[in-house]
Amino acid sequence: MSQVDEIFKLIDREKARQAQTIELIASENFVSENCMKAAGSCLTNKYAEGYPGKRYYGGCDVVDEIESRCIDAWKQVFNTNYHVNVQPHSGSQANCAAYSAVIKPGDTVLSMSLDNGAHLTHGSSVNFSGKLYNMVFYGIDSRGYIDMEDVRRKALEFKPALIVTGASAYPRIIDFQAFRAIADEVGALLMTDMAHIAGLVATGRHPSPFEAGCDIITTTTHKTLRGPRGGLIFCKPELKKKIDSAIFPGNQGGPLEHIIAAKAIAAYEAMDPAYSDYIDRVISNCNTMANRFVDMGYDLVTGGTDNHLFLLDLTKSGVTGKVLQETLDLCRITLNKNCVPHETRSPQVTSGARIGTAAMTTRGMSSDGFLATAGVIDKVIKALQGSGISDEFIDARKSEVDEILNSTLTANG
Ligand code: DSN
Repeated sequence: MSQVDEIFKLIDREKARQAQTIELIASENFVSENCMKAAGSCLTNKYAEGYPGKRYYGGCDVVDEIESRCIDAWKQVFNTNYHVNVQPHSGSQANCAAYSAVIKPGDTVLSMSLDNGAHLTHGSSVNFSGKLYNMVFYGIDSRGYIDMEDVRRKALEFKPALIVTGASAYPRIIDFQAFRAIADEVGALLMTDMAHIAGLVATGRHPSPFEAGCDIITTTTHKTLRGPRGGLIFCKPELKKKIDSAIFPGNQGGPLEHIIAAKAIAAYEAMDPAYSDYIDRVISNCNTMANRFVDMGYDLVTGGTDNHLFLLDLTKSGVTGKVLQETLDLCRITLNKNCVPHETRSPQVTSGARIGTAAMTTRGMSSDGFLATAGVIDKVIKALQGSGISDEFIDARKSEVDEILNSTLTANG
């Protein structure tokens, strides 16, 4: 077998893994055939440094039209007159460009820390953000909610140039209006990273950072928005020039026009009424599954969820997030270990697990399927606490997973 064939064989293996697994990673989803087709198209051959109408290469009329349509479509999705740059290769690059557009190295940024649910690029010491900027962090209260009094106290004390909100593992509504009021009080710019909840914002199921007047709003397109892997940056019109030049030439070279075409398709899909129904099901499935864990006696960070994810706090059980993630992998259920507020274990181990419903809702899983999945996870946690994990135990759980997946696929034809 050639090395090329071996790569395709590995892709087939991954395809099978995805089909045979219950996917609960809150940041993952399954794109449509059309998104996949655009992402794998001939547009990958094209260099187009610059922006539509102002490129550094010839032959850009087609990609100019695709990128312009993508820009228009995303403004329609969020019903906004904000400027949007559709070129960020990722959410991290969107955040990097957003910072470099409006603040200088050494400036103070007020943000939430990684172990309380924020993203690496919100100031983690091992990330460019924590190395370049003077990061200060607001806290969460004893239940796990963002502590708005602490946000205000820290803002008044440290006078940040920029306040960052948004999260990767936060199960509740974020009050963007309250952040705006605090930013205004101390003369800071306000940036929201809505990567996780963008699909909920697009459909009106989460308050809008646009309506709250955030100066910059970044997102990825591959989480609840169900598009290709990539990023977007929205900004108030007066920041357009700074944001565009921070992306190109500041942080990136040639845009990925094949991904931009797929982003355009994801935007059109997000405007279809069926997408609103989908987001409603994501939220209600999440709530159903979270409540089942509460009924079974588990602790959830904040006690529940308002969005597409929830956080199991396993501290009382003595089981670590790492061991749970690895054991569930053997049973073909995928999730990720996650820090819980006031975490005592390292991020490699953790005392929690993050569970999201966006991906399996796309695959058509019903509330019954999510309830049954919660039952399988409960059996695994109990076995880890007690009798241990045998090959027979794993095989029994895999059969349950197959049964859940089969009834999901049968129900969806
Ligand atoms: N790493 C991503 C997540 O899993 O939430 C955030 O970009």
